[in-house]
Amino acid sequence: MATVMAAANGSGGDTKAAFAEIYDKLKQEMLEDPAFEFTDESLQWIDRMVDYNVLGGKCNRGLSVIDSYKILKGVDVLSKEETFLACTLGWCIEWLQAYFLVLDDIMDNSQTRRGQPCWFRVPQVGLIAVNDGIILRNHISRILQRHFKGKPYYVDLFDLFNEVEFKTASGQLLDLITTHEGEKDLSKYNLTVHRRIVQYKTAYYSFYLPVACALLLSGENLDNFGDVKNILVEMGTYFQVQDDYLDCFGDPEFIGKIGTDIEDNKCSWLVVQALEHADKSQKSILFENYGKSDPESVAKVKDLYRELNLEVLFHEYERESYNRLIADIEAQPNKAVQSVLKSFLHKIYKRDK
Ligand code: GPP
Ligand code: MG
Ligand code: MG
Ligand code: MG
Repeated sequence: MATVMAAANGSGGDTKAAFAEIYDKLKQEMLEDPAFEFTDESLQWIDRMVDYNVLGGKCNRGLSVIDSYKILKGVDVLSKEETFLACTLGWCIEWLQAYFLVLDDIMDNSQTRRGQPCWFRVPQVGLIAVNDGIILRNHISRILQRHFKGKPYYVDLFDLFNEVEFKTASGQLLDLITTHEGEKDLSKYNLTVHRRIVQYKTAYYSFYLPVACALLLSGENLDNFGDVKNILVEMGTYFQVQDDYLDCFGDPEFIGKIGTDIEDNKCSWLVVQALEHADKSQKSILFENYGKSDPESVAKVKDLYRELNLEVLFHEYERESYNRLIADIEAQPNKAVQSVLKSFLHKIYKRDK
């Protein structure tokens, strides 16, 4: 149990150092891929593109594979081989995240990401970023093939990444087409619509995927972990509500990105709450100003959010979600699984980034 608790307290310096070390090796392999005759220019492009988009985040998703695997195995230290495999899967998730973010920033017309211009905004990049997204996605398959082919769980791993990518892209579709509906009639936005979007676009790849990778590494059959999946999807939903909140109330300097949800007419948790709590005249302010890109309209929406005390409402939601998740986790029969889930929850509870 002491082991479980030590690992549950989050990724230590050793884990982070081991994780960082493996990145260079994986990137180098992508640069030496025998399936393509790289020119000097293409080599430099991929090198810079991968560094620009895969690095610079918190790596919570990637590190969670290693933390979860240690807890499931009940050890503090993994063998060299186990560390390599867990870190490699962690990086595959970070690569997946990079692929999604490169494309999401184009679709959301965002300005900055991780404290720097979005990749498509970098001079000379533009829509080449779409192809870079495809390359990042292909790197994942190539990494899996190189390091996991022949393992008993190889096919399950491939299926898992494909399944999660499909769910995420489907969630992204809902996110994008719901915006069109909302442009015609904002009152179509409600918590049910919101929940469906965020569950698919965020929760599966951000929460279920890291733990599912650790379970496969541990030799488990994912079909036996339906409850765990449900809890992780709940946790991911809570995480995206935090993301929606930070889009408006976070400090762009600190979170590394400038929010666009109001301008983009997104079905954000905040607008859903505003619609629920606004009186008639407040609603008309919302209908008048939501989804417009001029700074005065955005400021009016933000003022209204403050007037409606959405910050307080969010903090209540946050506390309630935490309590509900802890209760669900403690109802799990397996102590190691409980620790994996608590470890993940504590990484995100009350995050401001
Ligand atoms: C987060 O949405 C969801 C994603 C990044 C998934 C994108 C999926 C694709 C298939 C491209 P968001 O737009 O709220 O994230 P952020 O606030 O970080 O831009
Ligand atoms: Mg988006
Ligand atoms: Mg976005
Ligand atoms: Mg967001």
